[in-house]
Amino acid sequence: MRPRRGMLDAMDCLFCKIVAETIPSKKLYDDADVYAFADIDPKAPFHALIVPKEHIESLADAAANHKSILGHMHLTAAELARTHGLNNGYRVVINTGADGGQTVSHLHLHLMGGRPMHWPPG
Ligand code: DGP
Repeated sequence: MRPRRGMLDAMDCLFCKIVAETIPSKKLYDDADVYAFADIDPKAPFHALIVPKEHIESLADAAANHKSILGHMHLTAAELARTHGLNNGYRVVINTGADGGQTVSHLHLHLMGGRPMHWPPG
């Protein structure tokens, strides 16, 4: 059977390989639908990436059937913030597309904390 386009994208995807644990990462959370790990190039003392296990390229590619996973990703961020003591606040960011600064084509939510954040971001 020839793989479908979506399957080919997933086979070639860095974050799908991290989710599958064929590429190592510092795992912070894992359940049936979501995986979280430490960013390799942290922009804050605590910087996690929260990704859906399903390969969704970006927020722009999310559809109505992804409502639940999008909520789940955000609630996972809040839970990680609690368990990592980000009691003074934190920031969640979803870079989307070229102008949004997205460099990895698998939807991911950045959770950053441990220092005051500035606004607006660059
Ligand atoms: P973005 O620019 O929003 O697409 O964020 C991609 C993030 O992914 C960036 O902050 C660095 C991180 N990253 C890239 N490659 C790896 C990797 O191999 N391992 C880990 N842990 N993080 C990575």
